[in-house]
Amino acid sequence: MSSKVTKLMTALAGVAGGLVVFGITELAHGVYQLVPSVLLAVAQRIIAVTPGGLATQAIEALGQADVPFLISNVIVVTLVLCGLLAILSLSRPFAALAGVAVLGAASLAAALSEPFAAPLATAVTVVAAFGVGSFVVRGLTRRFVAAHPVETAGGSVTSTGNVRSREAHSANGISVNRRGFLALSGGAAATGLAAVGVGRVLAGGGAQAASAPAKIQTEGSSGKVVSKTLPPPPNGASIEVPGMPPLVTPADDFYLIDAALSSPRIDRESWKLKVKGKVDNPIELSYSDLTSMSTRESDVTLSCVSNEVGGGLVSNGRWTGVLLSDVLKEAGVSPEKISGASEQLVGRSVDGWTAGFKTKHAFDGREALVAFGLNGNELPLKHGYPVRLVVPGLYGYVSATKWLTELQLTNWDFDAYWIQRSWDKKGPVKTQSRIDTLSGGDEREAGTIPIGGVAWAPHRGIRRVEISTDGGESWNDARLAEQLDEDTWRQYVYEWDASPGEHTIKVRATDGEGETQTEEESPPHPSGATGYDTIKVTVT
Ligand SMILES: Nc1nc2c(c(=O)[nH]1)N[C@H]1C(S)=C(S)[C@@H](COP(=O)(O)O)O[C@H]1N2
Ligand SMILES: [Mo]
Repeated sequence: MSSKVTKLMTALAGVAGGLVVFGITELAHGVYQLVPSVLLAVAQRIIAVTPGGLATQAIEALGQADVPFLISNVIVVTLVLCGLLAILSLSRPFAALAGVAVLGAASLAAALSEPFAAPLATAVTVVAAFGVGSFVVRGLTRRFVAAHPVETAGGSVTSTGNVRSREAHSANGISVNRRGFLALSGGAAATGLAAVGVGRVLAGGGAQAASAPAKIQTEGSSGKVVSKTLPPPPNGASIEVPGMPPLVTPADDFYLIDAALSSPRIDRESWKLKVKGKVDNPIELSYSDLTSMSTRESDVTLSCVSNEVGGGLVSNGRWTGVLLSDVLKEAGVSPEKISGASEQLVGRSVDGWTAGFKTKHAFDGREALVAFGLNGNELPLKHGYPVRLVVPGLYGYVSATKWLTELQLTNWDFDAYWIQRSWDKKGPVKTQSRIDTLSGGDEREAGTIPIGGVAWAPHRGIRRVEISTDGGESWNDARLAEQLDEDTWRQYVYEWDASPGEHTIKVRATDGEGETQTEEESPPHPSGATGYDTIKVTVT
């Protein structure tokens, strides 16, 4: 038996051991969510230390695949390390053990950096996982190496264990041949993988359970009522055409953008909102302090700066919350008092994510909310439970802090999370419009074809939407639905009398200030995509 084969087999045992470690940690996370997924925690740390420019490049190159790409790399690199450590253990068992300890410590550090981690349970899980993993590798290699001793560089015969253990298992006759070894390693690897699978399913189920949110109490034991509720949206605000998105996006369909790979889990009873920095009267509000203030509902369309023209990273919600200005007033902030030292309002999430915008926006008439409800229910876990910010007219990355725990007034020099990663500092939402009822490549029969969709320019409102069916040569006014609110998107439809042929359809919107969206095409980075949503359809 060549030592090459032995090394390969040993490496396989190492990989199997690595999968056992993943299995145990993911399973523990599935069963008890306050033990973080080590895999996601490590990936999260890598994101945190990746320089902003590089992160932005990776996101641009990989798009939605960026996170899966990162996670598969973490898995591959970890398993390769496990294989190498197993080989090292043949000649230098203590060095290998030290290597395992370093891997384990790094995993534990990453896991403990998740804001929701329960420290003791997490430590026990990670230590146990690496312990069992090493034990499995050792057991496997001992069995194999006992049958096939490996020549080391020094010429001496060695095994993973010391001499005594070799004697012991030789005596027990537990050494195995290659096939038996492969079966054992395969079994260990499969068990690890199965545990990962079960853990992921359990974690997903748990997150879902937690994100099936309860109705907001409108009158509870505290006698709490939402001070200002909204009537249902008027019928005239919706246009019934197949393919039109619902006026109010159901929470399950609301677009989702997170720097966090797993949503922080927050206990509402111990949650606090601090208002600090350049304020006269720093305060700390509990959840019940917040919800006993004057609350209201507000319709606001939220959009992501990363949205491509025609893309889906925009949704419309009916939010419940307290006016941000009311919360700031409690801390002694008023518009007259805003100075250079307090001109930026930074929202900080429990996981350290930040977003900042001009403090004056809290007082300039837009209904910026410290929100705790979406569409009549508590915020879903993924959308910031228990409390987030919603600021009409600003992209999410500068304003819409989820899992909010701090409002800090500071100067404009502070750069929040995505600003450090080379996105524009201000982030006003650009006027945009989208064709929803037709997609590029569609074939339709000649006749009347409704071209419909949504246009948005939150806090300015939409005054006009036009459709071109000849690639921008000529434009026709679309019929507008009633504007639900200046802060929301507005539906439109144009009844197109379509004749056979190839047609290039475009849409453009004009905001409430009379400004038409620019035709010039620019990518999302650094301040939001521009250009007209354009599709080609064939009419037969
Ligand atoms: N804590 C935290 N808040 C966050 C983010 C985040 O990654 N972490 N993403 C922001 C971005 S970029 C956007 S566009 C919106 C998206 O909100 P949604 O996921 O509820 O749609 O949340 C913002 N708030
Ligand atoms: Mo975003």
